[in-house]
Amino acid sequence: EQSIKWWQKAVVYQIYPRSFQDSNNDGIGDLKGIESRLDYVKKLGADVIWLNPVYDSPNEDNGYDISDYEVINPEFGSMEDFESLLSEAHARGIKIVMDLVVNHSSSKHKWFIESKSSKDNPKRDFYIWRDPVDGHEPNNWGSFFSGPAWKFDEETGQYYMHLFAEGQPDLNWANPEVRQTVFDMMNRWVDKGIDGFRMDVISLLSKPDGLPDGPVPEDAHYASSNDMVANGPKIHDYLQEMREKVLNNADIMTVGEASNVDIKNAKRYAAKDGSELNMVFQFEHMELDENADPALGKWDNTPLPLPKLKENLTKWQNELADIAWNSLYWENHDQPRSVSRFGSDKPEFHAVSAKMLATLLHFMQGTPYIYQGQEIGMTNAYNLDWEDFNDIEIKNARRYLVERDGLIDADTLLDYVHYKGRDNARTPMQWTDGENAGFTTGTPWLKLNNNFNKINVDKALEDEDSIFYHYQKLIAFRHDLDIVTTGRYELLDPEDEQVYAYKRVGENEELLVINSFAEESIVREFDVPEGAEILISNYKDDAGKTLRPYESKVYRYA
Ligand code: ISL
Ligand code: CA
Repeated sequence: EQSIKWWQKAVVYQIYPRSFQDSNNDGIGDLKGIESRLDYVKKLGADVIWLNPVYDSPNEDNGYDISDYEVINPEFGSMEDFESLLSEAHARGIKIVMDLVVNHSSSKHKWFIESKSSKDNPKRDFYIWRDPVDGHEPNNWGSFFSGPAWKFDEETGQYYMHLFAEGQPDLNWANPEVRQTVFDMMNRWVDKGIDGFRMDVISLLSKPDGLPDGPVPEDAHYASSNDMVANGPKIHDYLQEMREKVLNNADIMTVGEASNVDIKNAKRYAAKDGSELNMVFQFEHMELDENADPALGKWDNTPLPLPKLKENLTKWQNELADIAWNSLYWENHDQPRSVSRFGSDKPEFHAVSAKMLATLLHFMQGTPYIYQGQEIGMTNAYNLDWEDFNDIEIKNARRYLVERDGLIDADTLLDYVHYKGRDNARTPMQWTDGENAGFTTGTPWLKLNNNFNKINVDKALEDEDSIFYHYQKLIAFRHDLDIVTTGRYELLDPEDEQVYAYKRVGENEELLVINSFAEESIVREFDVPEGAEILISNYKDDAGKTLRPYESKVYRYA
């Protein structure tokens, strides 16, 4: 019998502090606001809160550009507020996982200010500086946010690397002093009593030797730095060093955000022997609906074919089983709303499809992550227009793909942004149907989705059939039924274009999880043994072989 770890039975609720709850009506969500909503998270049943970055930051990338790792962003409150939040969460049995963003800092961090000040500054080597090559960038890598991955510094005549925004210079992990400085900082957070780290773009820490040029797709200006850097030569050494110097010091949970991770590397990052991290966020299922033109990357609006999704998630379920551990997610602050992307936000299908997606995810093997608002079925924000967007990824896409390169026109990009843009997830949490949805009485930092009169927490809590209570039940099953943690996963009918059905096979029982993605009733026959009980469904009754629109049901039998 393998022993089950606490984080394998846990469900994580992700909070984007800027958009969760404002306590002082400056229009920006804050720590006191989160504290005031802990009972809501408790009611849902989540065990862990992952907080997006709350550290001091000039907010070029909403907190992912950190100017001081040990100071709370004054917009969010103080260190006292943080400590209060942590102890109030712990008092309710809720753990708190912090975002760790150490692939890069902000350009306003004192390390970078020193590093930039001269070529012989002791901090010069904290970042990645290179001479120009033929008067150009040192190599042809592109930034994740469009444009080049290098910025020229006039004063010292060199370029620095920024895989993300210009204000996010990459730290030089090859420098042992950088590593030790980061580990010391992490230990101080561990000493404070936090319960884990979500590690931003952790697969990008180790850059390839010589920083070689990469292949440039047709029509594109740059090589993919993601392809060039992810899972670099020293990454596993760095994580093992982190394990020894920090992570072994406490029973904390770790999840690495691993863009471009493949199964082979995931097996090492998330190995069961605990030598590196507990689990990773993989992105393959988030990339199945990318544009066929690599120059446009994620920007597209065509829904993905179900068999591709099944094939992909099944690969991760099967390949990591017994060897490593999966994370499970449909949403986060970088992704659009799942009900709009994989289900349907049409009024007639909204609730059923949101519940179906929830069931499909929560019965898989891994640790589920619920992004704030997902539990009430918040949708993409079609009412936001160019003047409303805040996200640097959206703004840079317009600047480079539309204005500089003329690859698409602004209206087409707007359609894509309404389907895929990150601000879809970042509009304020919808608590009530009152002023600004109960988020703030000030001016919200980002416009609200205008459907908050229909989709909000108040309404969800009043309705016993709501999406919220469906999530509540699913979370309880994860706590109560070991088979959800340990059962073997088995995909049924891989080619079925409308139904995603799978089994979880335990020693003495099985679960059969049937999920329809069809908007009409369809008929499917499954081998359901006599006496099977329906554990959960998104319809009130059972229609046997008929699956109604987005119907989802789970059978349990011996
Ligand atoms: O957002 C993305 C696609 O739309 C991703 O490429 C994303 O940039 C990548 O997964 C890394 O994300 C993380 O690091 C970024 C930050 O902007 C994201 O919010 C964060 O989740 C840089 O720190
Ligand atoms: Ca505030």
